[in-house]
Amino acid sequence: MDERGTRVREALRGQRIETPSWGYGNSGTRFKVFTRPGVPRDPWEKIEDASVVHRLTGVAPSVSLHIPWDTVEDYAELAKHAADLGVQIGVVNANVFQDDDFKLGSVTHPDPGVRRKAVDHLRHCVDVMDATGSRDLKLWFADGTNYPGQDSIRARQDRLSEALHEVYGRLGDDQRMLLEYKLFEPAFYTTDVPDWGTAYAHCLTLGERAQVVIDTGHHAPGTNIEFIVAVLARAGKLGAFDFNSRFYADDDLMAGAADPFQLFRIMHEIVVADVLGPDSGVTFMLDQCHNIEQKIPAVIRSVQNVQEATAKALLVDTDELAAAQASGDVLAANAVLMDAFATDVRPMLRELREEQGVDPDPVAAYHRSGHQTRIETERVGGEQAGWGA
Ligand code: PSV
Ligand code: MN
Repeated sequence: MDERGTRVREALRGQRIETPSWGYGNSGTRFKVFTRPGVPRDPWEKIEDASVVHRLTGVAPSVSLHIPWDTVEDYAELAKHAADLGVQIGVVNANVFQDDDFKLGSVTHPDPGVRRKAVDHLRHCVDVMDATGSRDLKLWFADGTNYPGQDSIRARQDRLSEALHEVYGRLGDDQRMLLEYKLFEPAFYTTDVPDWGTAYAHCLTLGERAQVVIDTGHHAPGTNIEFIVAVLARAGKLGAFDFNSRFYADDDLMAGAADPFQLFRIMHEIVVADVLGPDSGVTFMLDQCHNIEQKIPAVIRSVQNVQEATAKALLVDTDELAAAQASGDVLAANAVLMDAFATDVRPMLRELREEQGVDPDPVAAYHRSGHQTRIETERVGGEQAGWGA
């Protein structure tokens, strides 16, 4: 094997992808949440499903929590449960968007009492991090307005900044704040953190341990996401990804399903910035909902899609690319990228899996494993976990 081949395999062996607890629960749109037999009824069962994905893929050793959806009495016990199953608790996602008090906003609400309640929840999420050993607090705010004049855009930025500073001050030295942005929804006129620029500006005033999260579904159609990746990575402010696919709005479909070429271009910028490895500080998470498909195989498929995009990005011949770029050979430079993208990396990934002692076809292995039949038989009674619970 040539030197590049060895490096590609080495990088792929070290790749880590985090899965979301809510990806295992029932989900839907505002029109309907469909239920499915075997879906977890609590955070313990969600973690069990995440551990199955890790066992079958070998590259998904952590699971993101969502508070309050994953509220338990004893978080240390939950972390132990995860460890017993061979995974760990990853990012803690705060939820200040599903309480009646937050109708007009959470940390940017005009009423200081509501803002206090929201900030207290964010501080509580840091308590959960302390108890579970999680390093990252992820903040996404549904805050915004629906009508011009509804509230002061500027005052809301001041309130946001004040809240972020208080929570940042609560973090331990090894903990980070990851600030996520989203163009619109549920607010339709202004959103308080609508784009990477706003998130970046706030992170700059907070400090080194505040970084931006790029959720691939949170942009206007046609946005060049890899440009954002390049700029944030260069500034040392790229903290994490929430991978998913969109055709129209925030569709939360399987990563790499709508546009594998976009995912490849994103991973190319990651490789260029040399921030692929687990020590790079960039966390690669999935944030998706499986509304009509089986959950666990869909998560596995997403993990594989991210692996495939990464493998193709690693295969880009960087020497040839640099030479073509330096000589202004536009077509040759583009051809280098397209050659890598057109490579069928599936045989290499199958080989790598075999080397690592996992089945070369994790989805087939899942169907053979009996896990689906077992959970459908055992997980009866109680209430299934779903988006929002
Ligand atoms: C919001 O749309 C988001 O992308 C945030 O990451 C949330 O935490 C997640 O979805 C689940 O609602
Ligand atoms: Mn997200």
